[in-house]
Amino acid sequence: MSTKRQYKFSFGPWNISEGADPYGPPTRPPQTFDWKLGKLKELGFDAMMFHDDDVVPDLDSKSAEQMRKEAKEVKKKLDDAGILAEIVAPRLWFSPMTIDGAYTSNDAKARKFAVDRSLRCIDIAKILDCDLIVLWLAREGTYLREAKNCKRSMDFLVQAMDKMLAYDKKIRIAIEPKPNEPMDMAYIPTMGHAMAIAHMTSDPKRVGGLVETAHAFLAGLDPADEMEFAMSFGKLWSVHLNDQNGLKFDQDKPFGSNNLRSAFNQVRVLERNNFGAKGECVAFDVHSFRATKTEHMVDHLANSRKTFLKLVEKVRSFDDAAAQKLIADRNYQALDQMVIDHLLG
Ligand code: GLO
Ligand code: MG
Repeated sequence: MSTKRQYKFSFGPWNISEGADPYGPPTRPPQTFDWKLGKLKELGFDAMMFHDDDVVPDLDSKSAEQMRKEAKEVKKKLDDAGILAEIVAPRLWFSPMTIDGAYTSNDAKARKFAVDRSLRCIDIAKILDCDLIVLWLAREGTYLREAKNCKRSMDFLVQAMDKMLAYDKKIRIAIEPKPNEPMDMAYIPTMGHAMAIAHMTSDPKRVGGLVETAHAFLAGLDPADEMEFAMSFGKLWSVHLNDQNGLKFDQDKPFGSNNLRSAFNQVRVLERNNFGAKGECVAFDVHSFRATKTEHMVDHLANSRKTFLKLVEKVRSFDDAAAQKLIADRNYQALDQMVIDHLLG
C-alpha cells in the first residue's frame, strides 16, 4: 500500500455502558456526557456518534425551541473539544409508540410518530453540522410473520425515507442492517436489502449503508464482503467494527476479539477501497464485558482502536505480489498458510 492514510475514529456515548443485562443490574456507575467526551478525546478519537436523544434527552417531551437550545449546547461542547459529530440516529425503539415497530407499525399514528421523530433527528443533526443520519431499523420486523406484510412494510419504509430526503436536501441516510434482535426477523437484514431499497427511494444517491461486523455474522455473512459490496456501489458511509462469537445475542465484543482473521480482512477491504478518503469514520460499536471493573470501563474502545491500527500495519505489510503468484498457481493451500503466518507475525 503506497498511501499512508490516517483514519478518523468514533464511538457513541452508549459504548461506555454500565453492564446491565436482562438478567442483572448494572455493574458499573453511569458517567456523564462530559466525562465520556473527555475520554473520547483522551483516547485519540476524532468524532462522536449520537442518537437524537443522546443530544437532547427526553426528546419527545421537549419543544422545538428547547430542542434547538440543547442541541446548540452540545455542539458548543464538541467544538470546544475539537470533536466532530459523525452520525445522528433516531432512537425509534424505546417509545411506547413504537412497541410494534416504527415506520412499519400496523398503527398509522405510530408510523406518523416515527416520521416526525426522524425529522426532529434531522434538525438536531443540522445543528451538529452532521449530514449523516443512520437508520438502525430495530423494530421494523416481526415476532411472527403473519403480523405484517413485507411488501406493505417496504412501501412504508420507502415513504418514510422519502419524507426525510425531502425535508432536507443535504442529508444522507445510511441504513444499518441487522437480521434479528430485538425482533425475531427484521426487515432489511443485510446490505443487499439496504442497497436494493435505496434504489426505490426518491433520491437513491443519498441512501447508503453502514456495516456492523456483528450484524453480518448474525446474518451468517462475511463482514468484509458486506463492506466491499456496499463500497462497490460507492455507498459504505460508516462501519461499526466489533466482534461476535457465532449465532447468539448481539455481543458487540472488542474488534478482533473473536475472529482476528476476519478483522484483518475487514481492514483489508477498507484499505484497498480508500475508505475514509471522503471523510468516513471508523466507528467501534463495542461494549465492555459485564465483568469489567469501573477503572477499565473504556479499555474496550482503546483496545479496538489499537487492534485496528495494528491490523492496518498487517495489511500494508502483506506481500500482495507473493499472494498474487499463489493465486495464479491456484495454490490456495499456501495462500492460507501465508495469511496465518503473517498474522502470527
Ligand atoms: C444495535 C445497533 C445499535 C446502532 C445504534 C446507532 O444492534 O448496532 O448500536 O448501531 O443504535 O443507530
Ligand atoms: Mg451498530
